[in-house]
Amino acid sequence: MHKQEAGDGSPVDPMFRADVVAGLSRRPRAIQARWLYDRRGSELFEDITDLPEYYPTRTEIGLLDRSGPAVADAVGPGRAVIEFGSGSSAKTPRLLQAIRPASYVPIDISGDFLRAAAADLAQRFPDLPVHPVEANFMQPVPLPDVVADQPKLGFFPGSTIGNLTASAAVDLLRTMRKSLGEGAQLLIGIDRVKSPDVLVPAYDDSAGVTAAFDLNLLERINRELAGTIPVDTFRHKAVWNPGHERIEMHLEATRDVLFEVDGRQFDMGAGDTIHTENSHKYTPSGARLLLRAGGWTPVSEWTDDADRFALILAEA
Ligand code: AVJ
Repeated sequence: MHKQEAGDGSPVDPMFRADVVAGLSRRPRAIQARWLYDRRGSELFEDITDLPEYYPTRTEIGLLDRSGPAVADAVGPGRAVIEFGSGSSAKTPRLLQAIRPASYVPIDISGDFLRAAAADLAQRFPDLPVHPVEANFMQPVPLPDVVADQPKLGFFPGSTIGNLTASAAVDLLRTMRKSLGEGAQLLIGIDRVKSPDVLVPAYDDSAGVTAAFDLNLLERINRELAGTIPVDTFRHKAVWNPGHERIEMHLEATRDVLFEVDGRQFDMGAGDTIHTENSHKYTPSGARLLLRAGGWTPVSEWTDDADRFALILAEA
């Protein structure tokens, strides 16, 4: 058998192998959401952001457009914007346009994404110094010396914080505070608790794009880990968990199945699921409590007219 490779020809991440095998072996079965985002998964997520049911992206973009001047006033001049994660985001140029910072530092674990995003922004803002940093922001990140004297504004849009359980989210907020240093501010996008009639379709759209995004994890396992999972046997499920105030994505076996991954056998009964992602939602007071627990004091907050999504500015 030839050596397994990821879709883009790079070697398989040994952490992916270990996580999948451990996740399928534990009960309840669960695989970390980060593995949904291979190249295909990232493309599918981009498609999700255009769906009529998926309100978060367009709501946050609308907020940045509408509240940009107010955000600029609250932030003040001369800051370095430090973005945690640098997707091919439509949000970043809007923020940079509004606040005109002294410099921009995108941090991402994927060097490819990082360089592409940095090059794109350098074109759109030719006078803005851009200093990309390839790093895992779940750990404290040393920032480039050139921004040492500039006060920092952390930017963490997309309600990405919602992927984490509350305790992991608190840890990350504290880590960000460490990375950003004294006098820093943080602008964070957080999705709000709302009716499951709005939430569930946002994670189980009628065109089936979110289902394809979720099921791609099984295809990735088959591709990269010599898996024999019969993907058609699984269906995507999005459920609102009211106790944890989160949307959960699961892959449900529609009949009894037996398959191999990485030379090991696994079986699942009809109705058994693999938990693949959490998307925690916050009430207004819950979001402020989370920030305070993470070492940040909320100072301003902007929301859309339907109160679906919040942009919160906090200070270290
Ligand atoms: C990228 C984590 C913010 O939770 O809304 C969207 C991921 N998953 N649809 C979210 C996602 C399914 C998204 N985040």
